[in-house]
Amino acid sequence: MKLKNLLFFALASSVLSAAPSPGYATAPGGMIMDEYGMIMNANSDTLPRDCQAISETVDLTIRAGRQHALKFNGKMFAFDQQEWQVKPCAKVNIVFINDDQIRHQLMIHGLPGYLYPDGMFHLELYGKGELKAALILPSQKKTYLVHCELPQHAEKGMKAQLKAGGGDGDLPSIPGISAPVKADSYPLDWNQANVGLLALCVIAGAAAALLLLRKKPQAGA
Ligand SMILES: [Cu+2]
Repeated sequence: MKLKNLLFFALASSVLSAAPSPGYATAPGGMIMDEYGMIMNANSDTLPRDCQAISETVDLTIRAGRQHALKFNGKMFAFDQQEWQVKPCAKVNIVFINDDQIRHQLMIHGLPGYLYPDGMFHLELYGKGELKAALILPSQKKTYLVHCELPQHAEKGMKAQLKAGGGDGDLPSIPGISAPVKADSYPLDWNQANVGLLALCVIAGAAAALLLLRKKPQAGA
């Protein structure tokens, strides 16, 4: 009996050690990581339990970087789009491209935890590069938060939303879409020098306008 147990454990441990390292699993909950980036909780084949079938397959290319924030005042980082619309139960094939030399993430939150640990789908690139990974959304009409979680990146513009079935409203602080929770403030400094400069500009502007009016030729001359 003892020998049989020993043989069983020897066999079981050899099978376990032959299994691929959990770092390279592609099943739900798995993580792929190398020197360029990371893919966590990708899911291209397991249907959420509330979906009968995949409703549509959508290919999304999502770019990240400073250049995409140029269209927003006061922002520093952004995705090339701030909103994507798909159907409930859609399979979304994502190509994530980082246009910067700095690290960016594409995180999607609010997914079902039994399929996506912590309710999260997570792509990350440590610099310029490209990653491909898919996820399948559940059947709810819901707005999912998409953001980069590096310190200050979301606050500085790297925030977007993925709407399934039209979503359930807009999330706050999405650049170009919704009002910020905490608006940037640029208070005017009403010191003597600035007030003097403003007065000078008003006087100079008025003087220039008067001069132009005087020089205007008389009608009929
Ligand atoms: Cu970022």
